[in-house]
Parts: sequence; C-alpha cells; structure tokens
Amino acid sequence: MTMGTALIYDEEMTKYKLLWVDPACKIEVPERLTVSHEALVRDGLAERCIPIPVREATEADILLVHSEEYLEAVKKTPYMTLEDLKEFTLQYGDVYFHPNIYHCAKLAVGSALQLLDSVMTGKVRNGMALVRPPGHHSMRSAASGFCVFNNVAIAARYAKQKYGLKRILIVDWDIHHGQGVQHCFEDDPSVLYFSWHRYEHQKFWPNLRESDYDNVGKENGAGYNINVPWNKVGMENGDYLSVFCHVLLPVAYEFCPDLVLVCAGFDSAIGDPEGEMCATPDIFAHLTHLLMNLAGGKLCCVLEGGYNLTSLPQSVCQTVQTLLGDPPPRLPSLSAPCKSALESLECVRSAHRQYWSCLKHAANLPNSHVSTKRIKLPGEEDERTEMGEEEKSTEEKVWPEPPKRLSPPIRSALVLPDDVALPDRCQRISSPEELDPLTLSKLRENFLKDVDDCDALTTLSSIITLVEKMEKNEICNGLAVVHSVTMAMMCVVQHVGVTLSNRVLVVCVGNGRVPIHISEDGKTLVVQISSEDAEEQTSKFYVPVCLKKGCSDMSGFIQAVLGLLLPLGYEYEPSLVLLVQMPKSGVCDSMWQQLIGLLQCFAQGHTLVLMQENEKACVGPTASTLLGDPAPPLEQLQAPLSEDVEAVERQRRRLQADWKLLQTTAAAGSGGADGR
Ligand code: Q7Y
Ligand code: ZN
Repeated sequence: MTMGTALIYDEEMTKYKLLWVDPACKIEVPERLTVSHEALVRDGLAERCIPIPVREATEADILLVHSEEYLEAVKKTPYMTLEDLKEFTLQYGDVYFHPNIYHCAKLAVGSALQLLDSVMTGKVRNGMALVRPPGHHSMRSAASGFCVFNNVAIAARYAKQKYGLKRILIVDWDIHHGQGVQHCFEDDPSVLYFSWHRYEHQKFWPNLRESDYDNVGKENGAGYNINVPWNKVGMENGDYLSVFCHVLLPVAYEFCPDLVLVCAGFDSAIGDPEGEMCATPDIFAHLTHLLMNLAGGKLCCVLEGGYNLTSLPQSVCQTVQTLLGDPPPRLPSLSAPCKSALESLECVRSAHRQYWSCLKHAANLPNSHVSTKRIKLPGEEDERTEMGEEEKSTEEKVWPEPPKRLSPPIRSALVLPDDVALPDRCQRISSPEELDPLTLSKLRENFLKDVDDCDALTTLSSIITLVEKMEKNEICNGLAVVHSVTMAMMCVVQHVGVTLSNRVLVVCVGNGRVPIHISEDGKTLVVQISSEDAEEQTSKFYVPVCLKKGCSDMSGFIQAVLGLLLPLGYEYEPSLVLLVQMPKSGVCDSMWQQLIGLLQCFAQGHTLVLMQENEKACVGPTASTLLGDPAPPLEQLQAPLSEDVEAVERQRRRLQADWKLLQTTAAAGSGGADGR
C-alpha cells in the first residue's frame, strides 16, 4: 500500500506576468511557482514524489463550469495587443491578462484533472498540483482575483461525471473566499464546500455579503456550504486548529466524502501581504494530515494563492512532506483561540446545527445576537486590526524557518508473541537490548514480583527498548501485543515518567480501570472512551467519555475523538502517545485505524499501541496504519446518539476553563487573559 504522492508542475505556467502597473495585482508573480518548486527539489521532496505531466484542459472540461461566451472571450486574449488586454481586463476585478495566460489557465485546469485522474485510478494515493493562475475566484462568466478558470470546481464536476462520485469535500484554506466555488455548488448537496477567509465584517475583498457564516447553501444544498469568516487579522495556529476540530472535521466525517479536494492557498500563512495572518508554515502539515484519512486517503491539493515568497515555499514543503506520509512536526506553544475566532466559531456552529447531527448541541444563537455582523461599538478596541496604514506596510513579520523533518530510519517496530507473524515492512523487536540493571530490577520488582515469568520480563524489556528508541528518534512508532495491556501500560508510563521530563497522552479505548495514578503534575493525560460512567472523576488530567453503546458506536466515537481528544492533544503537546485497546473494547477495525491515523499528528508520530494477545487479527490493520497507509473510510455514519453528543459536550464544558482549545463559544470570561 502507501501508493505514493503525485507532484504536478510545469515551468510553462511561470510564463505570464503583469505587463503594466497595477498595485492590486503586482503580488501575483511567476516566482511564486519557481520558488515553491525549487524548495521541493532542495528539500529532497520532489524526488520522493511521482511526477505526473500536465495537460491542456479541453473545451469540454472548461465548459463543465464556465459559459461558452466567457470561454470564447478568453480564447481571444492570446491575439490581443497590450491595449486590448488592458481593456479586456478592466471588465473584471483584481485580475490581469497576458497573451500566454489562456494557455497557462488551460494547463492549470489540466493539472488539476491529471492529479484527479492519477488519484482516482489508483496510480497514486494523493498529490499536489503547483499551478498558476489560481482558480477559486473565477465565476461561470468572469475572471476575478487573479483567477481565470476555476480549477478545483472543474475538477469536482469532472470527478462526479467521470467517476460517478457521490460526495466530494472541498476544503478551501486559502485566506480569500472562493466565491466562484461557492456559487458553483451552492444548491448541490453532493459537494460540501468549506472555506475560511479574512472578512473583517465585509470590509475585506471581495466584500461580499454572501461570504458570511449564515450563507449555508440553497435548496437541496442547504448545509453544504460552510463559511468561516475571520473578522480580525493575526489569526494563529490555535485559531485554525480549533475550527478544524470543532467544525470542519466533525462535519467532514459525518459527510463521509469519496474524495477531498483542497483549494490550497498559502496566503493564510504568516507574512503574507494579503492575509496578514500569523499561522506558521508548519500548520499546513497538520491541516493536511487531518484530512489524509478521509475518503480512503484520496486527497488532491491544488495551489491557489500565497504571495510571501518565503512562507509560500515553506508551506508548500510542509504540505507535500505530509502527503508523502511523514508525521507532522510538533507545534509548540499553541495559543488559545482568540475572542474573535471564537465568535466566528460559535456563529458557524449555530448556523449549521440544524443540518449536521454532530452540531446538534452547539450553542443556539438567537438571531439578534449575530456577533460577526455586529457593528463595532464606539470606544471598543480592535487591537488586531487597528494599526496605522504605514505601520502595516512596513512591519515585516519574522518567523523561524521550520526545522527539517527528519524521519527515523525505522517507521514501525513490533513486539509480538512468537506465534504472531510479522506484517510486511515492519521490524520485530525480539531480543531487547541490554537494559541497565537498575531498570531491569525495577521492572522485576514493580511488575513481576509474584510471577516468575521470564517471557513477561522479555516482553516488558522489549517495550522499554522500543520506547527508548522512539525517544532517540530511531523508531517512529510501535505496537506491542501483550498478555496484559494494563500491566504494559503501567510499565511504560512509569518508565517514561522516571527517565524523561516528558508528557504522555494515554488514550484508552474500552472499559476497565486505568491503572495509572492520575496526578496533577501533568505527566500524563488520560482520555478514556468507554461505556462506563466515570464522570464523577474531576481531574483535569483524566477525561472519561461515556458512550451509550461504548466503542462499537462509530458516530459517537469519532465525535469524541474530533471534538475532545484532538484539541486536548494539541494543547497538551505530548512527547509520546500511548494508545491502549482495552480487552473486549468492541471498537471495529476501521474506527481503530482512523484513530491511529489521527493520533499520529501528535509527538512527531511517536505512538505506541498496546493490544491484548487475543486480538491478533487486528495486528495487520494496526501495523498498516502505523506505517502510514490510509485508514479505510468509515461507511456513512448514522447520526450520533443525542446522549453521546451531549456527553461530549458535557466534558467539553467541564474542561474548557483548563483546556482552551476546547472552547467553542466566546461567552464572557472565556476570552484569553491576554486580551486576544
Ligand atoms: C486574490 C487572491 C486570490 C485593493 C486590494 C484588493 C485583491 C487582490 C485579489 C486577491 N486595495 N486586493 O489572492 S487567491
Ligand atoms: Zn487567496
């Protein structure tokens, strides 16, 4: 499996540029593509990808979205004089034409379609197309915002037509609203369009009323258009992640797409002159990773914007390296979502609660309290936007270059009983390396006092060896199949706690007492999903989620993972994830694999899975996901039980004062103390 990542790029798409003076368009330069591609080559990422040639889109392709009149008009541009081109340009907003742009626009559409075909025919798992011109602003009969043809919208229509896809998710993480995509699919329930965008209460381009959160789609498509307006600049990693955890991912898993397309604009990264946001390039590793197990891994990223020639290539590299299967980097010191982001989040969740069962228990905002539309009160500060114009243009943002993401030489190592066959591509740890005598005697004393069992000692020592190699980054992740998961869990937690000043995120799936001392020193954070009510426990570091039907209920389970476990994990920032399948947990393979896939966003992918030895059948699927294969898609889920959504909400409310990424409303007092 694993299948590879396509990279689509052709220098030809650098061969058009602005030929006159226009301050609005001067940032859209050919170097956007060359620096991005050069960075991929320099970092050794291009050579790990499968190169796919571009092609020109056919007229039939273009007509899937655009009108004949518009196509005929654009078709004439290669023969126009400079004066004609200028005049032709004038009828549209914030775009320019050039004698070669029609050719490039056909290649940009064709690149998206080549990528789509490669993914749909199984030639590759996923991929990225580096294209110019971008596409998401162009309308049926109009160019707009540097865009000529709507690359991604055409790809979605093409995918429906050629491959009969029933559900396509489009994630638009560009900082502008892709109004062209929205318009194309607003009454179409088979295409779910999600976009976040700088909005500033409609003061930001393209200044459309229909970019606000209350534009949820029309007719049959109601609920299938999700707009998240950013009403302030300076949004950070925590703001982006909280929208993923509390809106996009829950809805996306409920939607269950056959394919995910990304309008991958990087003007949402720090340093971009258009976006003016503060999310760092490594956030795109996480955004990518979080989408990579939807749709059986079928993920196509198509470049849109991105105008800072430093943060753009860094962000492209983060995206492609993640598509290739390398675990995302750590995101140190995530900040809590700011008040303005929480207001947007609250509004979006409220606007969509009638369409998505995962949002059924979201706060219900009365129509009179629509905070993103509220007019600023006199004297109210607006600290993120009210900089003088001069200050804005001269203040250059600086951020550290993302460190190289070094993959350990071994991806997955297994500690298995002798009678369990080793899955392909994994390494077995059978004879543990000499542990130091102190560790050994502690193991004996703590765990094996009354068992004179040298097999058990070998197993525990092997697990310790595995953990130590993960710590030294010699092994990425591992799986241990053991006689007693509870004993192994205790052993790992004790060992890690003794030898490192580290944090362990323990995720327990299934019923049973967790034999870990929950202390308030924060060395471990335990999240347990079960059918046992343990809600009287009130520690910040023990999070029991009780589902009515336990872990066999996929809808409740995935919502607990997305809405609680992910934000907690991001804020806790563990150095190791310990995932424990309790005996008779009832979790099915595909859910278990989704969980493993998602958890690899933490601790640079350092996950240790513990399973009971009577669960041998699950070894293959577990190893496959640890190796980076896509988890199989969950079949389209039933609506989660109302009790379960409520149980998740209850934990969220209990913990949100301590864990800020759990917040979903901007209620008084929940804004950060720093005034953000
Ligand atoms: C489009 C874009 C596509 C007016 C500034 C207007 C608009 C630029 C369009 C941006 N003073 N700028 O980046 S991804
Ligand atoms: Zn943009």
